[in-house]
Amino acid sequence: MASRDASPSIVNLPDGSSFKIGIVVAQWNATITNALLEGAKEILLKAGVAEDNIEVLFVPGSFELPWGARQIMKPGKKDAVICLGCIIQGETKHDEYIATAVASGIMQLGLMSGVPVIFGVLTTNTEEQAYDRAGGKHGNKGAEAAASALQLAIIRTGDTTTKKRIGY
Ligand code: DLZ
Repeated sequence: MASRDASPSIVNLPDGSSFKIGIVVAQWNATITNALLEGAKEILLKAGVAEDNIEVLFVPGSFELPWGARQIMKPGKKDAVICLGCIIQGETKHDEYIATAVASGIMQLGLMSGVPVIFGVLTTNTEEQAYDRAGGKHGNKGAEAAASALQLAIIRTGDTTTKKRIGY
């Protein structure tokens, strides 16, 4: 169950000035995923990631996020990749198949590549619940995904002694 301390702090951000971050964004439910993208970018910029070091790739739907993440890793070194999507329950079980495949694909890619790949995908029952989590009453999950990406990027450098690190 969610609690006040359930998500990474987006207040005490680490120094991200040396990082290159990829963001892959699904275009299904684009109003929501664009809001997640804005939330993620805001946090990265706040942490000092240079705008030129944030690469954004749009893919058709959430199902394509793992493939997009693999593509965006290729051209150059990325310290982390953030996947943003919004899967809303419909009349069929389509949403379940997509969500399961995406979660599994993202996990596999992260483990195989060693590059942190973040699951910033909303899986909601309604559109309202999605808006609540894309800058509404439950915050912006894109921003939280960016904070997680920074935390893992810091761990990957081995410099866990940094004073300005994310707290839980
Ligand atoms: C087909 C589909 C459906 C029904 N619902 C969603 C959704 O809620 N969120 C989302 O990101 N994508 C959806 N898609 C599209 C699939 O993710 C994928 O793009 C297509 O099946 C093509 O592979």
